[in-house]
Amino acid sequence: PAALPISPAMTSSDESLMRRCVTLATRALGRTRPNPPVGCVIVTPDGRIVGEGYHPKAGEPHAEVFALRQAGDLARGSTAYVSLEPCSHHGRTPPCCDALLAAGVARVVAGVVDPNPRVSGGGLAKLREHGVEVTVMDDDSCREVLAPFFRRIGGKSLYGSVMGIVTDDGFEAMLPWPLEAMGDDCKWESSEVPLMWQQRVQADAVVIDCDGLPNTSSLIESAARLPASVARVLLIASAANLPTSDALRLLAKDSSLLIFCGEELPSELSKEVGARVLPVGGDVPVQEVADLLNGEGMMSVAWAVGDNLRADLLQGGLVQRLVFVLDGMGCSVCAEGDVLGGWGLDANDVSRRQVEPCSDGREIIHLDLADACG
Ligand code: AOF
Ligand code: ZN
Repeated sequence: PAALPISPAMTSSDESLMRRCVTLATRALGRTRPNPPVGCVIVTPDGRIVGEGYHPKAGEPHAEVFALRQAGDLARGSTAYVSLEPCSHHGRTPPCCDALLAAGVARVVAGVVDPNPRVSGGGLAKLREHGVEVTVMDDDSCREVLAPFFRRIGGKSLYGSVMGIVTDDGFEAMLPWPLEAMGDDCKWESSEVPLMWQQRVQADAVVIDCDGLPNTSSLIESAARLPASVARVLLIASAANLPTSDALRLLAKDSSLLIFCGEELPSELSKEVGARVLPVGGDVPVQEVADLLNGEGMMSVAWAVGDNLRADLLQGGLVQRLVFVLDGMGCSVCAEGDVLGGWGLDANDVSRRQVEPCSDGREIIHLDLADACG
């Protein structure tokens, strides 16, 4: 279908309600593959939120259905905000645009058009045909949360992120924390766990480089706290860097653990801890790891790797998002350039830059690399 017109008639409340949809969508990050994370809010004409929902998992109802269920009869005449165009196809679940029509929704505000060829504007067209007022916001935050899905639909390699802290000693790689670990009193080092940090790092799989990093055991602890649906991958070039069996068992518990190894590992290992062991000759090729994760339907991966593998990832175009805390390096803007320079990048490689202040005065820099949204 032809490109849809983007309505200029947006209000600040449209913006803030779409933010709420994105926040709802992020509750299911790392759990929805191969489906996108999507959030929905139902608002009455007098501005009351009467329903909220998000898509929890492929095979379960879409965000709109949960929000409509909660709204009940109050959905009649309401506005539905959805971070992705409501679907018009019969997939694992029936079309959401039919559910919105049946509920008598008067207006639909969609964050972005669904790039899935089976939808691709068809949901919005059907709503318009039935007299629903439709607005497409073409919203950056929606696009950001949906970037891995957009890349998968576009046939591109999975969305990669690298996160960590830059100190005077170098780069300390980190993994995302699970959202549910973020109670009010949850502390991350000396600062509060920043919300944006969580929301902006997506991972269907996390990869830990056991050869190139000094803090493998704390990374394994973070990985073990992630939802079980997040696959755990270890890269081990030298058998001497194999984590303890207890650590491996912790990682494999209820989840999938994959070990790429450059040397022969004890043959009983995979059975004992429940890991899949894939031998590779010598150094671990990150492209091969990415290809395998792609092949298994993953949309996003967080790489906790040392300097050598990070260089391989950047060179191979396998990183779309860089997130780092600037710590003790003085002027953050100059220091940011230094960090990028050290990684062989410059400002031209960055398509979008966001800065998140930490309560302790440090800053978290979020950088999208040029092809991030696929
Ligand atoms: C929506 N709302 O919350 C999501 C949508 O197999 P199914 O039925 O789950 O359909 C999956 C497709 O539906 C997915 O590829 C994407 O195009 C769309 N996802 N659509 O209206 C949602 N998650
Ligand atoms: Zn749907």
